Amino acid sequence: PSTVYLKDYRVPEYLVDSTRLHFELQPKATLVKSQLKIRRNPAAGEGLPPLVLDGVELELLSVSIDGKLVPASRYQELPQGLSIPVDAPEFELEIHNRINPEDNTSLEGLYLSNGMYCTQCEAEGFRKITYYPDRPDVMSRFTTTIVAPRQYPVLLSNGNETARGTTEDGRQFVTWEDPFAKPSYLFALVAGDLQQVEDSYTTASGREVKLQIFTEAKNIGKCDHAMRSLKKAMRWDEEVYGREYDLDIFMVVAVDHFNMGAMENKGLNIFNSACVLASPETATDSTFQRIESIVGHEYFHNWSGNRVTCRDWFQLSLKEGFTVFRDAEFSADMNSRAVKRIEDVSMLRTTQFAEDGGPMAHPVRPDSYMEISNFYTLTVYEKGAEVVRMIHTLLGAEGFRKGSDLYFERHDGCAVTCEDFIKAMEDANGVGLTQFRRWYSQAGTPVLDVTDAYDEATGNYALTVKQSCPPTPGQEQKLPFHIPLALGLLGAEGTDLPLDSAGNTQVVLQVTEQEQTFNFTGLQEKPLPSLLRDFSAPVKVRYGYTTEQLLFLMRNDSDAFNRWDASQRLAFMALEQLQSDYRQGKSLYLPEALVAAYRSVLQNRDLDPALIAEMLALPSEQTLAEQSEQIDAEAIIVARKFARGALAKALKDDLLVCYRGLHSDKPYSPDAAEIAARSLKNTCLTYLCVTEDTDALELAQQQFHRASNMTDSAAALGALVNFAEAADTEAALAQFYQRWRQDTQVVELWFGLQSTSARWGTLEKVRELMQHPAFEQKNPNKVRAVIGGFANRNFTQFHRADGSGFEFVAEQVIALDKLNPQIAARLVIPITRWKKYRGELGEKMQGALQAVMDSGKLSADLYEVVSKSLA
Ligand code: DPP
Ligand code: ZN
Repeated sequence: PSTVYLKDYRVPEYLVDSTRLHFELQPKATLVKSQLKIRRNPAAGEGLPPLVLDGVELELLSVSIDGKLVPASRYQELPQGLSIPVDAPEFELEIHNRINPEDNTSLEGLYLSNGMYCTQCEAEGFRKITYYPDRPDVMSRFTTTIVAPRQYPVLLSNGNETARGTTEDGRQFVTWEDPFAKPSYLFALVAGDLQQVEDSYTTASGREVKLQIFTEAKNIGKCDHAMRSLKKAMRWDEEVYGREYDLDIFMVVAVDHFNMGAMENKGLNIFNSACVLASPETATDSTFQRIESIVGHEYFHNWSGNRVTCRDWFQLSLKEGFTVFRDAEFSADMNSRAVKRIEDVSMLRTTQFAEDGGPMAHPVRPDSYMEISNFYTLTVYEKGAEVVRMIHTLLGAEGFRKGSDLYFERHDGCAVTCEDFIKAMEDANGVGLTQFRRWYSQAGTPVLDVTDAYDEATGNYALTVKQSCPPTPGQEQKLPFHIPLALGLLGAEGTDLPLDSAGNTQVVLQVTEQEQTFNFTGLQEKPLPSLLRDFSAPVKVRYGYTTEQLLFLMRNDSDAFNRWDASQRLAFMALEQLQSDYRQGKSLYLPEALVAAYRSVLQNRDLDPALIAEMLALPSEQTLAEQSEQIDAEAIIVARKFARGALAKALKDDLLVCYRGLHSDKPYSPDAAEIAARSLKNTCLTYLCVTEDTDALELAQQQFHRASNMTDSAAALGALVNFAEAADTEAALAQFYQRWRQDTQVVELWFGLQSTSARWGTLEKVRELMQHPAFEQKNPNKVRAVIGGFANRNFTQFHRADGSGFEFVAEQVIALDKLNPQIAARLVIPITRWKKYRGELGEKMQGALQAVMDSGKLSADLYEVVSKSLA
């Protein structure tokens, strides 16, 4: 595969003013006719070069220009497209081709999912439907006609329905017209035997929009939450960004086979069933929240992505980073802001930091790629969102809104760059963000080393910040970043000290140099700094906090995020010590101070229960691995298991009291307060079961049998699967499966609970799960639940010392690559970071990765990840 570079970007040679598509659907032989009004792009230069179209795995039937058939000798079929000579600056091109949706297991282009036709075109899937300039800066007005047999009563595409009827041979057809010009990646088509729920929304300016969610009949009762979320999102975007919806209809379709979470096709969002369908009996609180945020995310793309799109795929974060920031703020407004922030940062630190420190590290705006699908990453999405958040922090809410207004106004209907986004922010606010731009071009996680000094005589407190950023592939040296460092200073009483004459207790320091000292004057005592409040930048902060200072912050910090962060730092210090003691063969013990701190958190009645639950959670093994210089998997597993066990034992009585206090028989509601209560209750239950005491496991059994909602039921089952005797686990799993076997989403959860269990998800069990009748290798959700769960979320079993976990993943990756390259390239990631492992385990991992490389011809997707990771 070849590498594409940002620096090679050229404007398109030809533009497409209109696109008329005609589909005659058949499982193995769908006929596609496309009529394109093509025009030489005046910005591209002189002359009439050949028209080069993208096309992959297409059967070409005919090419006509201005109604005349072009003989095959005139055009050239390329390995990935078609080259047609051109002799006029404007012409109409008509192409007929055939495709095979049934055998399309890559889930890109047009494919079948449980007998329903659907499409996925981002990033480069449209070229698997027909020949086209398949790039986001070619925007065209689409008209789509779908012809299908009667078994497919619902025929959908983008825009508004403009015609329907029956063909002479008794098939039916529907025509859709999208009034907004769009790139091919936003095209969508759906055909199936679907049911729908319908609602409507009146926009701020009084227009009525029809809202529809389509799904298979059996899931029709699982659409309400998504519909409510959609209406909330529409309102929120009007209130916070002044953005209204622009078509008369907004449709969402649930699909079982889907590579990603969802897709923002204009007016016709297609969702992975797992990210849209929910009912209290079948979905957990976190699923409810995930649905709300993804429905929001895809809806928000209508402006940040569709009305204003990306010029090229290097700019992906232009729409994704911005839209993730938008959906995070939406979720924060709908739920507990602090908890949402903690969840996001926790995920970022564990997974994005690992990516940024690994072989695939890349800037938020990458410079090159082999396969763009590999760049739908945590860096582009989550770090990209942090970059947008920093702009928000630097400009303030009002300044940011001025910037986004200008951005949408300037670029509506255009395909633009990250540079255009920053420029709009600058121009609207009259500020310069020159140095800030490095966040888009430099990879790696910056580190801030903070030291301080207090001068009693003058009352001056000096905070010195040194920044650095480790080398990443292709970037040995980094220039200093512009980092907003939000902080407060705590006095001995635990309150925030005023930092200026106006009495502000929080400042955002502008860290721009390699080393900088900030002075605070007029302080009566040496303060304790609360650094990087609310995680104001995606960096690591090192400051020599003592245990006492962290305990103090845990109790007193006015910034909820930093209270949590102090608990994490404290736990991390203890876990580091345990790892080191283990390596030296010392006996392990947990400091009394830590136990006391956890106890007081647990007993605190003023804190949000969800925050307490977050504070009680020890950093995951994956987080500990990311924070290690060199990963010692065994020491991490032993240390964490020990700490968890010791805490559970010491806190048992408090956990029981807390658990009982939170147990309620109220009917389920996915609102913030109820979710918080369940979260803490189930955290307590899990800790209690860690003891493996009979009374604790009895509680889990009771909860499992009595639960009226999936959150409680799954939490109890999870506790059993991790801590109960094999026979009891077996029985609970079987009972659960019997009850829910018809429900795809619950079965996925059932798979996941087993594959991620340190006890139950052994390699042998995971292989058994793959033989289960409900497992389906061609369904990404099932693969993610079973194989992905084992590789990404079962640290203990995946890291078995004999390396068999790695070999298993390698074997699955090789098999999956033949069916679905995108999924294979994701699944291989857990075995790519071998350089970070101590000793033999690293070698075993490298061996497994090499086996993938040596297994034969790899897809471009997989080849890129594997070759870069072996280098
Ligand atoms: N699944 C992707 C997203 O919405 C496609 N753009 O982020
Ligand atoms: Zn997105």
